[in-house]
Parts: sequence; structure tokens; C-alpha cells
Amino acid sequence: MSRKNQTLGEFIIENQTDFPYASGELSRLINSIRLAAKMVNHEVNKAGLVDITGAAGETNIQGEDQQKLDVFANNTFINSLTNREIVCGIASEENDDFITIKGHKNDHKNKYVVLIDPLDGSSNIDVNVSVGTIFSIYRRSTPVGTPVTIEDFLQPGNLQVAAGYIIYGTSTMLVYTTGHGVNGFTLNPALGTYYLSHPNMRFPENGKIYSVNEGNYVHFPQGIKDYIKYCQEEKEDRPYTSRYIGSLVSDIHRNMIKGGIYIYPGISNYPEGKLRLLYECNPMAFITEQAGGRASDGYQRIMDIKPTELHQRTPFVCGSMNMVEKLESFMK
Ligand code: AHM
Ligand code: MG
Repeated sequence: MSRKNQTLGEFIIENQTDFPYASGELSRLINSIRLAAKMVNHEVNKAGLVDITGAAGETNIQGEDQQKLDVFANNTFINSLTNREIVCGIASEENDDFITIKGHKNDHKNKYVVLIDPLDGSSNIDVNVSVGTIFSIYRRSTPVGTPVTIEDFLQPGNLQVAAGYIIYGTSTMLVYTTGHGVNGFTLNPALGTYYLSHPNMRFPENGKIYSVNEGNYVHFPQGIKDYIKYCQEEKEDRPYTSRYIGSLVSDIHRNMIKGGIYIYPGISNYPEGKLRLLYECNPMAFITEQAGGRASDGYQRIMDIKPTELHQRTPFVCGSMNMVEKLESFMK
């Protein structure tokens, strides 16, 4: 249930019983992500000032070392989750290996693992274009009380208990799901508070936007080429509109609100495409499905893929139900 002017903090408390293993742990976890996101937001917003106060790797006016923003975001999320001792492990797109968190008394008692892409699309920062953070939360699969293992992270997306993204755009939003629909919260920067601005977000069943890096067209599989030609055909409600920011969170956020499809196919020299299954595709797929859309690799549901490696890539198609189904019919 949503009330007027409800804050994220209030919403988390009110909805924590939605969760099958409600111990408050998941709520604290999302809380910690929300705080770290505020710190990252603050840094992202002053990114343009870096040239004035000192470039990455140099010392700024206050004598502090300047960090690159993606490094800063990675450290901020990891520190925030580690300090509060609410997870037993973290895997980040920025790190080669996962991190084990022993917990308060070295007892490995925490139940959740987090997988995170701390700053996706970071090449957009230099040109003042939106970037995002993407996160995915699972219950560990190995017994509580023992150190986490790789198995805890290599779970299929259909076992996610929560997922979300933060978009650092014209305004900053946190959008997340715990499997009971998708809700979006906008940060009021003056107060540092997130307000429920987009309750129960839904992908329109049909859309008119397609988002793909068409520069790779000649390398796409035939089914994708045919689908793009279909989008461009002069018929009924077509041609569709092409919109591609090159920042996954922003492209999918827009398509969820307006109706559309995002496509990052395998290309001839990179048959698995570019996007990471665990840090990018699974969380976006969970949100998409919870918002009534569909996410696949062109053939099968993204969330049913059994991962074999932490940094595994996969072709990715996600968006309005009828558009994704149409694309899949071209792949057969
Ligand atoms: P990153 O994790 O290195 O930032 O790359 C992911 C980004 C996505 O946000 C975006 O959709 C995609 O890469 C764009 O890739 P391309 O420039 O090949 O179109
Ligand atoms: Mg990324």
C-alpha cells in the first residue's frame, strides 16, 4: 500500500513482512544500499568539477586522494555493506573475485549475498550523461555458519529475493523489487530523503521504442537483424522510434515508463554479447518481470540460466512483453 509523501524508509518498514524470512535483515540491507547511493550520488553530481579540483589519481584541494568514480562507487557500496555486517558475501563487477564477510563474531551468521555493478555506464560520466548502480540479492545456498563459497553467487536469477537500480539522472531514483511489484523512489536532494514517486511501476505491454547499438548491426544474428528491420517497417504503428543512451539503467528505465525493448545481442566476435548475467542482466530481468515485462537471451528466460562463472556474459533482450515475444519469434 502506498501513501502520499511516503518515504523509502517508511515504505521499507511497512513492507518488511511481505518477505518470507522477515527478520529485518533484508530491510537493513536495502537501507544500507540507499545510504551508499546517496554518497555516490553526491560524488557523481560534482563529477564535472573534477577538472578544477584535480583529476583522478591526483590530490585534491583538501589533500585527499581523488578516486575515479567507479572505484569510489565500488568502495562505497562495499564498505557500507561490510560495516553494517548484514551480508555474508559481496561480488562486484569491479572485482575479480567475490568478498567473504565473516560477520560480527567471525561466525558467518549472515544470510544474504549481494551482487553489484556499482557504476554502470561510467564512460558516460565525462559527458554528463546518466549512469546507474545495479544490485541483486540472494539468500546464500550454503549453510549459515560457514564461509560463503562461489556456489552462493552462482545461483539462477529466479532465486533472487530482491533487486534494484539507482539512476543518477536529471533526478536520482532508487527502483527496486522484493518480488511484490516494482516501486520507484525519487531523492529530494535538499532533504536527502527518497520519496515514493513511482508506485507499482509497469511496463506497457506494447511499446514503440527500440534501443540497440546499431553500429554493430552487420555482426548481429540474422533474427535480430530481421527484428530491427521489422521495427523500421512502415506499417500499422510502425516504424518505431530508436532511442539508445548506452547506459543500461537509463535505457531500461525509460522503456519501462514509455514502453519499449532493449537489445544487446551476441555479436560475431563476442557471441555472448557484452552484458554480465549476474551484475546486470539478472537484476534488470527480475525488475522487468515484476513490472509485467519479459527478459530473455533471445531464446530462453534470462532468470532460468544456471550461471557457471561470476563474470559470465549473455545476450540480453528485455522490455515490453509483446515486443520481446515478437523478437523471440524472429530468432526461431
Ligand atoms: P559497463 O559495465 O562497462 O559500463 O558496460 C555496460 C554498458 C551498459 O550500460 C550499456 O547498455 C552498454 O554497456 C553499452 O555498450 P555499447 O557501448 O557497446 O553499446
Ligand atoms: Mg556494467
